[in-house]
Formats: sequence, C-alpha cells, structure tokens
Amino acid sequence: MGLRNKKVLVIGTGISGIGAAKLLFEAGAIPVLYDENEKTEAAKVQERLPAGRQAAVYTGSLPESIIEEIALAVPSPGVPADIGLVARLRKAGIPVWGELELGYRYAKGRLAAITGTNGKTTTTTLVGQIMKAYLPSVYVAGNIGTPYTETALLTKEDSVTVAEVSSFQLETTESFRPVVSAILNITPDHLNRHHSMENYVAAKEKIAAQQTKENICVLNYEDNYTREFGERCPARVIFFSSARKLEEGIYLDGDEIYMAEAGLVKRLMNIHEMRLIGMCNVENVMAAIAVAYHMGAPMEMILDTVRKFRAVEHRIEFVATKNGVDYYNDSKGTNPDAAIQGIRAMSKPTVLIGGGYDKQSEYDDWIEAFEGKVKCLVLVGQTAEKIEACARKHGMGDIVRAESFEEALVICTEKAQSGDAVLLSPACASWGMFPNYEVRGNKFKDYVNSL
Ligand code: UMA
Repeated sequence: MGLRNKKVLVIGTGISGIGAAKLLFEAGAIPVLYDENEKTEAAKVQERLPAGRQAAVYTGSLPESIIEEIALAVPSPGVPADIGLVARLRKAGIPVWGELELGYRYAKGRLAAITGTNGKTTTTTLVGQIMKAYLPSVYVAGNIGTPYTETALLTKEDSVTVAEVSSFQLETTESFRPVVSAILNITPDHLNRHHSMENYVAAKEKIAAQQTKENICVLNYEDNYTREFGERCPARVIFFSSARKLEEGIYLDGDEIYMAEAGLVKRLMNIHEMRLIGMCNVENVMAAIAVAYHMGAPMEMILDTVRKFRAVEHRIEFVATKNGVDYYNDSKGTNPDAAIQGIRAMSKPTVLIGGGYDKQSEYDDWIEAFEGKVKCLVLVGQTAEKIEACARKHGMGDIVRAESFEEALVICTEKAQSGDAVLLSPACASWGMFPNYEVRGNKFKDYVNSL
C-alpha cells in the first residue's frame, strides 16, 4: 500500500509513536497522532516531531470522524492489539500495522531479529557488535530502545539491521520476515497483556511466520516451547543447546562450545574466555554465534567479539564493592524467569530487592531458586504482598516490606555485611514506580556509588 498523501493514525506518542510519525512524514503520508493518556500535552508531542513538520495530535479521546479519514493505523507496542479502538479500526476495514511492521516495510538491506522472554537484549547487543566489526552499515534497533522506524529510514541496500523484538511488537506484524530470526526461550511473562500462555507463545512464534526454508530460525533445544516449534517452523532451524550434543547446531559440552555442521564438529571456544557470567549468558552467546554466522560473519571475527563483550547495562551488572559488600544491578530482571538467572549468578549470601508492577506472574519458581542464598528479601511496589505470601509459603524468614524504593536501598545497606552481595533483581516490571527498568537501575547505581 502506498502511503503518499494518506492519513495514518499513530496510536501512542512514546518513542515508537514519534519514530512512526517521522517515517510517515518521509513516506509522504499525513500522520495523525493519538494518545489515550489525557495528561499527554499535544504541544509537547509537536515539539518532538522533526523541525518544520506539523501533525494533528489528539489526547484522551479520539473523534470518531478520524476513523473515516484514515487509510492505516499504526499502534505502538504498548497498545494491546485487542483494545476497543483497535477492534473498531479493524471492523471498519482499516489495516493495522504495528510500528515494527511499518519499519520493516520501509527498511532496506538484511534483517536479523531476536526475541525470547529473556536474554534478547544481551544477544541483540552482541550480534550487533559482531556485525559492526564485520560490516560498515549496521543498525541495532527495536525493543532495545531505538524504534525500528527510526533506523529503517537510514538503512541502505547493503545495511544490516539487528532488531530486538518483543511479543508486543510481533503481535501486529504481517509481512515481517527476517533473514535470520531467533527465539531464545519462552517462559510465562506479560500474561496480563496476552491473557494466556498460548497467545504469548503464538506472538513470539510470529517472528518466523513469513520465513521460508531460505531463511534461518535459531531456536533453543532445551526450551520445550521452542524445541516443539522447531518441528513446524517454516524456516530452516538451527538449534543451540546448553545440555546435550547436537548433530547439527551449536552446543555446550563441559566448558567448551562446539558447532556441528554438515557432519563436521568444530570446537569454537571455552566459556571461561567470555567475560559474561551465568548459564543464561552461555545460551545467549551460543544463539548470538548462530545468528551472526548465518548472517555471514566470519567465525574468527565472531569469537573475537564474544571474548571482548561485557554484560549489558542493568543485566546482572556489577556496580561496585562498598564496605566489603558487592552490589549487582539486575533491574532488567523484570519477570520471575529473568530474576531466576539473576539469583543463580550470585555466589555469596545475598540481600535481594524484589517487587514492582503486577503482571500476574507466579513467583514460586523464583523463590525456590533462592536455594538458601537469600539472607533477606526486601520487597517494594504493587506485588510486595503477593511475593511475601509466596516466600513465606516456601519458608523464607527474613522479609522486609519497604514503602519506597529509596527505603529499600537503605534497608539493604543496613542488612548486608562484609562478604555479602546486594542484588536488585525484582522479578517485576518497574512501571508504577518508574517509567522503565533503566531509570530503576540507574537509581540503584547512583545510590550505590554515593555510599
Ligand atoms: N498508550 C496509548 N494507548 C494504550 C497504551 C499506551 O495511547 O493502550 C500510549 C501511552 O499513553 C504512552 C505511549 O502509548 O504515551 C507509550 O507507548 P509504548 O508503551 O509503546 O512505549 P514506547 O515509548 O513507544 O516504547 C516502546 C516499547 N514499550 C513497550 O513495549 C511497553 C519499548 O520497550 C521499546 O524500547 C520502544 O518501543 C522502542 O521499540 C520497553 C519494554 O518495556 C523497553 N518492552 C517490554 C519488555 O521488554 O518486556 C515488551
């Protein structure tokens, strides 16, 4: 569909909405911006548009007449695909392309896309660094923080985009077709948005929906959902495994990573050559190697970048040692499964900060993963009560509820003694207390650095 001179409704005026509007201006379309939040100031939204460009901005409610004027709607990732407005648009026969789909339709060059409940930021960042070492025109975009619509405009035929994609974004894709895709793992998350595990898994699998056997989909053999998906995936599947030798694919045997390809087995590296910690990161590295290799990067260049790569910010990130206590920021542990990786990576008695926005998660597996390492659990936010009840059920004794994040920080410092660790790995999103996990993680780091 050509968009020249057509009115396009952009739903949401966060970074994706502004990215989409910029792309639409370039495509000759007429973006109309709408944000459900009545506190959004239209003038402030205008200021974020490119100089000299004007768009109609509606906040709070959208006049019904607009629906009759538009040719396309572009919801932001945070807009659920089943809300009333989106349903009305679909009923009126208006195509709905999510911001990711819009970016995809205008991007040039080749695309590698990575999803998964956990590890996608680390894997995307690593693949991005590898591809940048290899090629001159590489963009890293998507859920990682730079909307895909922003970088799509910059891409050329010889560009490579490495995109982190979320289930929120994949839900509203149609023609999205990466050259190489990857699903790292699927564990319960965002169930309040997707309503069921089945819907969440279906959204993740959309990453490969338009792929064919000419394309590659990298999947985790040790995850039941992704292993099973491998049997019906439309792309050529490359598995990775942290627990068994594979006849074809990338796997861990002892401390060594191997690649089996067309009957040949090649040793790639020892995991102690990596600067990342935790088995989750071994899996991320294996997936990144597979993605980069199938995007054409030479293996020596891939391994060289892996050896130099450090943890991404907010993911089991070492902050500092203060008064003999090691402080780790895992603010990106926004669901129980991610937080399990966080606590597993700890080797000292740990004071743990948990709690935040309620995504209707279950916390049993996370609390079982403490394995006696958590000497005190400090809880904040909407989920504090639910987590406390769950932790008590599992026999956890020292639990403190803090009224604010600041109070939680002070309690941690009081509770931790020399030789202990303090870990912020909340198992919950930051929403409600912070705009995003980065702000939460930075607050933690600022506090630690001020000690
Ligand atoms: N809004 C509506 N109607 C709604 C919902 C939201 O109008 O029904 C409005 C809000 O009032 C707000 C705007 O939409 O003004 C926010 O849009 P958004 O929530 O899509 O946020 P963006 O700022 O555009 O950021 C989005 C992603 N956010 C979400 O998916 C919630 C960012 O992922 C992503 O980095 C960015 O696009 C660029 O691609 C964040 C995230 O938390 C990091 N992702 C989840 C996760 O990783 O678990 C999926």
